[in-house]
Amino acid sequence: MDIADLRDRILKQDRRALARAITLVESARPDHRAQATALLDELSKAGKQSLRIGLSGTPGVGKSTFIESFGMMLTARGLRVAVLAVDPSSARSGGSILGDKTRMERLSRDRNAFIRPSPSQTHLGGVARRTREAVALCEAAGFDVVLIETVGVGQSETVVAEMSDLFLLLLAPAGGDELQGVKRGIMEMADVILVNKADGELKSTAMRTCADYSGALRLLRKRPQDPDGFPKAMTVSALEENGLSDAWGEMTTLTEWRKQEGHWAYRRAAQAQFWFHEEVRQGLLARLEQGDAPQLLSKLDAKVASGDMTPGQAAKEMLDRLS
Ligand SMILES: Nc1nc2c(ncn2[C@@H]2O[C@H](COP(=O)(O)OP(=O)(O)OP(=O)(O)O)[C@@H](O)[C@H]2O)c(=O)[nH]1
Ligand SMILES: [Mg+2]
Repeated sequence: MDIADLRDRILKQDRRALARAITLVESARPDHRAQATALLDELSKAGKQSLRIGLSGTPGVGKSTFIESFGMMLTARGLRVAVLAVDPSSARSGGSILGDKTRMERLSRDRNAFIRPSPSQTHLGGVARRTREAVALCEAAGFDVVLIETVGVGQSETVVAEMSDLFLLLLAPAGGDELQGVKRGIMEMADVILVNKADGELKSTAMRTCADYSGALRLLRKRPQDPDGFPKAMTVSALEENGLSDAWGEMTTLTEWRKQEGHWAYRRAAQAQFWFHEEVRQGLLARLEQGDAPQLLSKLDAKVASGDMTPGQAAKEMLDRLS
């Protein structure tokens, strides 16, 4: 593959080149990995930045519907929008973004939108790297907004938050006692909580739920990256396309403030460091499966089990061999 050519085409916003490059970063083949790394390195020199928006919500809350209407609203304003997903398990059999491409019918036909299904994967670490690299490719291809969706299984919210500039939590209208069902850690990650389905019979419940979450957000510890009034809860209807431009207005206000105050750059730098450490960790773990490491491990395993070696001694010998 001609990496320089691929780079040039991506920088010229060629969608097919972008799709090919994403396939390249998804590949597990060592030669592909080397090419992907070289390509990403080249593209990072262009220094383009999108607004990366992470979006999480339980199955059925309306993520796909929201992405479709929100995405259409953004493209109508002349913005280019890419949609990616972190989908660490097969937990959402019916709800994969691949099936969603048909549900996001209007958006997937929009020339200013790019929707990429998540590769099916069991290993969150692998999905995280691929998605993060796909985000970087979309940025280089000049997308103004990159939406990263996750259904929030296990640690996937944290993964998405670590690659986003803004984190949205989509919630359903619910009785007050269900408020506790949202884990505190996830609430703490949110910049904007959107209570969806604020329409028809659900409207008044949605408004009550929104008030409950506004109250809950005020009780959280103040974060340095927030101006007054953030994080905030709002109601939307993805179906009736209500509240979407208000939500976008709040997102831009927050983003501009963060850029001005240096929080944006600081967070991007911290995220780069986080992923650097993560890659090192993953690389070290991979070494345990390479060369004669597995044999040595099982040899030492036997010695630990028989009491010939302490766990500490055995670990030291193993680590010495790996370095
Ligand atoms: N009344 C109402 N229904 C909505 C709204 N948004 C989504 N829905 C409905 O909720 C159901 C689930 O919507 P999806 O967009 O598929 O939800 P999802 O979060 O993508 O679900 P998964 O992909 O399974 O995780 C569908 O029947 C939608 O029509 C809304 O704003 N109002
Ligand atoms: Mg969906």
